[in-house]
Amino acid sequence: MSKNAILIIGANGQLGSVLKSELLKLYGKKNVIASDITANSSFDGAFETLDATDYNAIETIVKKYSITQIYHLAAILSAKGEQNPLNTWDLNMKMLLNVFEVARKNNVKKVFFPSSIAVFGDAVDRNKTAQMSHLNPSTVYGISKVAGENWAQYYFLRYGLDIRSLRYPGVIGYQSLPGGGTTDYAVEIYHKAIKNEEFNCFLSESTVLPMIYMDDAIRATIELMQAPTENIKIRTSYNIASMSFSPNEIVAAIKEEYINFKINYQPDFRQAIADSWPKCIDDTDARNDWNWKPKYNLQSMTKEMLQKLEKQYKSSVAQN
Ligand code: AKB
Repeated sequence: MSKNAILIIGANGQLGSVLKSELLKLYGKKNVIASDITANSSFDGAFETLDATDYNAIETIVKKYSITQIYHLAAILSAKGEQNPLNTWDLNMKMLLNVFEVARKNNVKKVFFPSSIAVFGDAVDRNKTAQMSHLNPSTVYGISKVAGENWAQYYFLRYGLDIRSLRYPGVIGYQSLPGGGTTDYAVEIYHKAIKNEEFNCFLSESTVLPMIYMDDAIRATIELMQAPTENIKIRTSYNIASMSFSPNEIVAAIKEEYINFKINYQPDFRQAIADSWPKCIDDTDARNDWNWKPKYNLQSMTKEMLQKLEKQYKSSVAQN
């Protein structure tokens, strides 16, 4: 088996902080290098501080560790991105093209790049959005993901660089907090529930969005990256689906355990973003090409989220 040396860019983020530990278990401490713009003292492996807008800084790390795979997870998300659209475009595209170019020039074998349901806009069937739907996103984040998907395919066709990608729904996990997204409410709500606090929801009660539990999202990422090359038929990005629900439905699931849980609805600018996204996406290609199958639904995820967060919360209260 050839040696893997893996670099994670954006390793302190919501997905990165969980993915880096999973990759460490799979590939060993010596073979996983985590990086982010700010230092991280809690990671039990090699860590490099890295600004991914700096091409030379990425290349130095890739050469230093003879990197063979890169997971590039750093990006400004949908809601934060709207505060400064041009800066979001510049940052997201600069980091992405730096990664693709460093990979191509330094013999990196595989690259993972996360896309999103944000690539879709009002031109699709929102109830079962097909893989090959028209892409007319309403946010600059979505525009940068559509461009990124096309660049990924370009690098594959022109240079043979093996870039793989998923269109993530909102990711929900107890291990880390999201930042700057439109689906973030579905993580924050569990934190409020276990602290017996009221939750102010920035989306309306009936806004249905596609979501995925962290365990499934991480498994999908690793399964895609480990799939045989000939199975990867889509070189832009794969739709992956798991569950879809509204704030109303997540509240009902939480109330099974926390009967007194209270929510207020105060939709803000993020409502328009959510309204432009699919309610449910069709992931038939991912299921057929590399056997993707989610394990969690709203009920099983809610049970686990509440259990794990209660445990975390109790131990943090005990420590203070
Ligand atoms: C966001 O809400 O911006 C992200 C996403 C769906 O890509 N979680």
